Amino acid sequence: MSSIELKVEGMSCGSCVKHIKEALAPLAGVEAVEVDLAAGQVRVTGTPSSAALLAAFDAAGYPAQLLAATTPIAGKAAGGASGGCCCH
Ligand SMILES: [Cu+2]
Repeated sequence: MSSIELKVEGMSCGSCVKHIKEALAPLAGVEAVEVDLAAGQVRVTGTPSSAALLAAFDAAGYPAQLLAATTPIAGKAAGGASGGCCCH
């Protein structure tokens, strides 16, 4: 079994975690979803296509990028997250 790790933007509370799990769980090949809220990372266990994963994150409103495939740009400013969570 393999897993895919992604860096996810916009997660700021437990509801975000729930939204993401609900968005990913129905995808073909997804067996388990682990969310590290503090690190802003998600690990998906199973054999989903990375394109389907990214599309699901996008649809849920949390832009994501693959950690295995690309190294995130560390210098990116983390501004704009001052006022709590914007999820519903
Ligand atoms: Cu939230």
